[in-house]
Amino acid sequence: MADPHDSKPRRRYRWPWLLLAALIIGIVLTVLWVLGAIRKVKEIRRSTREAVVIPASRDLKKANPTASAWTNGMVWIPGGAFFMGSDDGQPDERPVHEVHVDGFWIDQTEVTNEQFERFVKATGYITVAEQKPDARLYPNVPAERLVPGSVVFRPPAGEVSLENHYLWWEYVPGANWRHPEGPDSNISSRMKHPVVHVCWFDAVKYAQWARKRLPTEAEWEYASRGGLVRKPYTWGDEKHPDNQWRANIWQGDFPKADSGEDGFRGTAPVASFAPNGYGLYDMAGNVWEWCQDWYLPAYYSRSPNRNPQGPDTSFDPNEPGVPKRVQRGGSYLCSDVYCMGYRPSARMKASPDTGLSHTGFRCVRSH
Ligand SMILES: [Ca+2]
Ligand SMILES: [Ca+2]
Repeated sequence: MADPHDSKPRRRYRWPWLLLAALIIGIVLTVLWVLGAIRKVKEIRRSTREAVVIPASRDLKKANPTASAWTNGMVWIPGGAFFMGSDDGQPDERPVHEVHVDGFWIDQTEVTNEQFERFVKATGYITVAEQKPDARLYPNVPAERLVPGSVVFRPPAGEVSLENHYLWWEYVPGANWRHPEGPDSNISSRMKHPVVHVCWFDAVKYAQWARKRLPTEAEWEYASRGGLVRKPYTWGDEKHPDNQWRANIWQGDFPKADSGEDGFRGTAPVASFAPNGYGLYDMAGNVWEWCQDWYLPAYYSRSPNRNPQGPDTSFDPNEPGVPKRVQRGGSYLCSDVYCMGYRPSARMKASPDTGLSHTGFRCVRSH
């Protein structure tokens, strides 16, 4: 028969062991919770830093949870306010005014021939320049001239007045994105160059296929400034810093002869020059880029200051009756003596059905 006194000491010592075990488990759980909290705080700090600083596109993608296969080759531009326009530029750039745009994705480069070819192969799309013009839309043009084609830059032989741009632009039958200078030219060595001779309608069709859209004029200028405030160029204050050309523009006697001092006559492969502060290439020069907005000369002073979408109508005093869409960024034809379009505030415009040998585009996405 067991001695009842034997079990008493064992019962007395079990409780401290259980308490000790519970204490140890509690300490371990608390330490794990604290470590998890520290890691979370670090993650929040890192993502906040990446969203505010202007890092390389790789980091920006990490900072934005909506990055996907659709945003490959794009940079996330954090929303914010900026000073749009310039008081030193052309009348249609004035006045400088503050505008807010929400964040958006934007292509790092102009759309290339290679990318546009992919779109055409996938959809069978035929650009406007490849189609016979509709006689009803051009009642004053003789029937024999209503043939597919596009507008090509042709340097004049001698001195010409800069007042008349028809002296260096020519409608060339058979010119289109595959044949930029006419039927005898091709793009086989220019697949990384920006696509040209795409009119506004063509650009919109491409954007829809790519699940994107054209940028508003405000988005385009905000992105082109690369985080700089009221600077005349996308890279800063000087046009030609350290004797280095920062964009593919025109050097020499415009429109007669381009000396090609920047390394290129005509278009250059995209991203041949350093990017701006947001990691975007050719926001100055190479080719003009279509924007979503209609063009009005004095639009700025009447536009809302938050996510402006452009006016409902268009008016160009030089060609009344021809509605035009905005283009931005300048091209390889821009020089000091003419449009100086490579400044972030500079504006151009063209009829949405018109393709030109110095005009292309890039796209954006809201999400
Ligand atoms: Ca050049
Ligand atoms: Ca450009």
